[in-house]
Amino acid sequence: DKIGALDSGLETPLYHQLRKAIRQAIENNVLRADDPLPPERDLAEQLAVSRITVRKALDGLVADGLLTRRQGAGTFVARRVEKSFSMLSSFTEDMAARGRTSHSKWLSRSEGAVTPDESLMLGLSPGTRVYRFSRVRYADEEPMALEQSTISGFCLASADDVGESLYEALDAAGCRPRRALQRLRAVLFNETQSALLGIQPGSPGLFIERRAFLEDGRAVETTQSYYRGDAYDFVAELNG
Ligand code: 16G
Repeated sequence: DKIGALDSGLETPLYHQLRKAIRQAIENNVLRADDPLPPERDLAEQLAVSRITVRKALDGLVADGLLTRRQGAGTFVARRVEKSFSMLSSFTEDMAARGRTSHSKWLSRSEGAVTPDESLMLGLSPGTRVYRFSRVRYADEEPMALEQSTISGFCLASADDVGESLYEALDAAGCRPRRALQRLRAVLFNETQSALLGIQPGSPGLFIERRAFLEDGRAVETTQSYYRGDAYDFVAELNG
């Protein structure tokens, strides 16, 4: 009853009407972040439409980032995080600012000689030592992003110097980035990525590549991040 009635007499397809009705319920705060939607079968029965209609409408809203599917749990109104696109902050800091806890699931951490790609990104000469960190980032218990970082060797003494927060370790080592370049691109998550993030394969995401530098211009970090498209708004203040 939180979703407006549909009218099969109209020319607009029913799934379109349903998509609009749910969107309105979210925009008017009748449905709120994290609210569960009834199972598709119940919704179809309630609205006297087919399950295919419901499925099509929900698929569209998931693609729009308004709904999110959690494996085994159902469909929920997406809880979006606003992240500044103009502040050089860390994931841990971003989450703390929102009163959420953060942790990582480590996929790998290693040390080795810089690859040609990394040496281009970091401006390091061949043979230089770097540290690599790969992890799934969580807000509370919810997986939010995948991140793969390469850190210039001169910043750390060992890969084990990094605990929960990379930037905290860099800060402690006097290597906190002060300037960064970021590139952002839309992606669709593949099977492996979606499994790690607990979302449907093919879900939309944001690929963000950061290159960060010290005050003196030396490169500290290159990180490839994959943020969930259904969970993030990137916000920047623009001055003309
Ligand atoms: C953010 C940064 C990433 C950085 C990480 C450090 C973006 C797009 N990326 O996720 O480059 O390595 O924070 O976070 O914002 P940490 O200090 O919590 O490990």
